[in-house]
Amino acid sequence: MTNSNRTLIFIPTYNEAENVEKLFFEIQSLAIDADVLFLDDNSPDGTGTIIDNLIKNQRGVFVIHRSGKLGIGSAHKAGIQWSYENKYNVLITMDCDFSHSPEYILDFIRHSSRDNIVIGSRYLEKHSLETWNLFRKFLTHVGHFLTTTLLKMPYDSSGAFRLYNLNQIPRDMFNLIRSNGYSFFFESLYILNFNKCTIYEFPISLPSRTYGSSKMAYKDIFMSLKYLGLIYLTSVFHKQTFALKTADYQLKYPIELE
Ligand SMILES: Nc1nc2c(ncn2[C@@H]2O[C@H](COP(=O)(O)OP(=O)(O)OP(=O)(O)O)[C@@H](O)[C@H]2O)c(=O)[nH]1
Ligand SMILES: [Mg+2]
Repeated sequence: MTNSNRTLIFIPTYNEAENVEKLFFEIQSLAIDADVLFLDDNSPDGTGTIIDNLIKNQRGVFVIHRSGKLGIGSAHKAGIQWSYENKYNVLITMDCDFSHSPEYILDFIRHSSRDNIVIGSRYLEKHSLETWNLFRKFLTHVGHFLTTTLLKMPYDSSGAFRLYNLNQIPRDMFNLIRSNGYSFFFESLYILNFNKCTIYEFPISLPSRTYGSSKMAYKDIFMSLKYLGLIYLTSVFHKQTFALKTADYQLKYPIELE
């Protein structure tokens, strides 16, 4: 892999034993110049051991093991910091359950030079969520309505299928994110958008997960709503909290700080 364009695909896992190996080989069959990083939270179903065995036999695959389930948001934060530390400049993040079809990785790469962040959006085309059950569709649309109206972001703010051009985004910007759960997704996008990072979206279809079970609990929904309220109130009364105050970095697209 050349130093000029180092791409990493980051995938957090918790109880994804049925999916993890299959997903890795599907990514490998795309024949792209990218490494893969898994972060496993000591999954009781042995996902971590499956990843360790993959690493023994395959090149360009890495894992972070944590001692227990610390949340999807904290997993993404750790994956992002690992990417900076290991000098990747393009980071693609995705779920392990095949709701994020690996073929879209090629579209992310094709669109990668358009903006600082690229998002695969579920809301640009009508039929993106066709196979989802009514309750999940309802939840997702309520979430989208709330983030678009309260946070004034027209994007798909709660999905994990993203590309970050890390060489265009100061690392410290990610240190402003407080969420460790699902609210990481809209909080991170709010902070990046607030600090003038540019965002490009293209439409994706999202099948519901095929194997394994959802990790989202009612507690997660409640915590996300709480964070949404907190970010909204902060944005009304104290929005400078979200500003990155340091300016000692070199950006391809300079971010104007307020
Ligand atoms: N490491 C780690 N991974 C997690 C955690 N929670 C969820 N994940 C992973 O994050 C991804 C998304 O989780 P899902 O359970 O699919 O959440 P979701 O897509 O919102 O829910 P479904 O629509 O039901 O699939 C999957 O790859 C999970 O294995 C966690 O606490 N730690
Ligand atoms: Mg899922």
